[in-house]
Amino acid sequence: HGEDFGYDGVIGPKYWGETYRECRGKHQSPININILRVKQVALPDIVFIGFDDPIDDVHVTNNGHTVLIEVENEPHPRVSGGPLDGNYVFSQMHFHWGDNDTLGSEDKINHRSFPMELHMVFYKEVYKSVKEAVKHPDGLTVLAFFYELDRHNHPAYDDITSALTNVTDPHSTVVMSQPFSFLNILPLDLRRYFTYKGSLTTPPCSEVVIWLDFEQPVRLAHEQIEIFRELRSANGKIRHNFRPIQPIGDRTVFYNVD
Ligand code: 1SD
Ligand code: ZN
Repeated sequence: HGEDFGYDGVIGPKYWGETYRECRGKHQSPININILRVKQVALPDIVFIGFDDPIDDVHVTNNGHTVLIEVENEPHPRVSGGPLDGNYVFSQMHFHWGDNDTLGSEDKINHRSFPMELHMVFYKEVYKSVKEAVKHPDGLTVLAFFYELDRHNHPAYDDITSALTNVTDPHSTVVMSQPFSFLNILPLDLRRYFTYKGSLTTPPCSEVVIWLDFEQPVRLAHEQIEIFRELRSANGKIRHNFRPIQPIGDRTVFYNVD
């Protein structure tokens, strides 16, 4: 049998709204961020907790739509501050990419696409779980990071890509061979970011996400991104898994420059 949603043909993004009515909402993600229209703000510092500790028992799963990185042991990393009210607890991270290096990111900046985008998904601690959090407009925050090409390999990503070669088939999982630290895979500058209210970029497209898009991309080698393109869904290779941009509507994007 096939997947419940996909990125092409009759299960592609154009048709998600027929099965999942929230995908037709007015505050959907992703969006294009027009740098001339953003509102500059100086928000409180973001507080990253547990991002620099090496974490054991990190699971890497091909779920047929993307690759998910999950943490087994408590306590999970947390984030607070910036535009956030309260603490948000790490749930999982995953990636979106394209057929080639000219596209793949979900949000765009001035209509520029990046070859890949990382989403670190957190749920608001007071809601106790993602399942409960998605019932509330402030339930989730996703930290989004763009990638750009570098001539050199990013060594912290070699652990991820070697795990990927063991999960090319959908619904397979491996445990990462090395302890994994979040900070190692992020860009240096975590102070400049865009933030807006939007949705999950996959069905059911719930409008429950405070998006934080960091401005500085992470630099990866083309060969490292290629390994993501080898992952398979039930219908063949996951050649792309980004949703097209959605109307911004009445929303404002804030740009933190502090
Ligand atoms: O695509 C993910 C989806 O897999 C799931 O993680 C969901 C959160 O439960 O978030 C979306 S996304 O909006 O982070 N792309
Ligand atoms: Zn995502």
